[in-house]
Amino acid sequence: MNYIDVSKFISLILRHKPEEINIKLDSNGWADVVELIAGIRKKGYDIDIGTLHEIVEQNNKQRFTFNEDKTKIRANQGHSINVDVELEELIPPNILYHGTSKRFLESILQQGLIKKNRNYVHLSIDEVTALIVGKRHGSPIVLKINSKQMYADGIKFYKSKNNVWLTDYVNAKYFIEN
Ligand code: HQG
Repeated sequence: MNYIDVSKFISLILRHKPEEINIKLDSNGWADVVELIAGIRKKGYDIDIGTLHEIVEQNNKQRFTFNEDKTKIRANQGHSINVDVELEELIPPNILYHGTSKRFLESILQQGLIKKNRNYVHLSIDEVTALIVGKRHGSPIVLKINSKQMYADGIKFYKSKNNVWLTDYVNAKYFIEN
């Protein structure tokens, strides 16, 4: 079965709009699995607990996590709603990458990387991944970021459970020219 559509819908619910299916997330971003399945089914997706487990396991970016007894589920990153998903604060790799669209470049060079609607600026561990992220927005470009210097300057970095690096803001002075 192709789970892409339902998986995207679950991302929407768990990151941005739980109200779309009349559920609430707790302060740590957890949704009740039974409520989530019932809400999604009402929207016409034919899923049950078994398929939800498959969706979580097969997800190409490992976007979701169950709690220990699998009664709750949350998105690992990407939220726009104010939840604390208990991110790990860590020392970043020396270099991180951000994939974006060429049409945003002028503004990014002026303002730096801002969060826009999300809770963090999302950074990738390698150029290939960043390029894929950038393609979502149009003709892509990859920015190389001196995360080592940012960290040395006291800026905090977090790593999501699915290995996306997150920070609050990237000043344009930290971009490294290729
Ligand atoms: C851009 C996906 C103009 C920024 C991905 C990006 C990621 C600016 C867009 C995750 C700007 C926001 C997040 C500025 C930043 N001026 N544009 N000053 N600062 N931008 O979707 O990073 O597949 O909110 O470059 O893989 O593209 O959903 O962020 O192009 O990990 O799991 O504003 O979403 O993950 O776009 O993507 P987004 P993103 P999933």
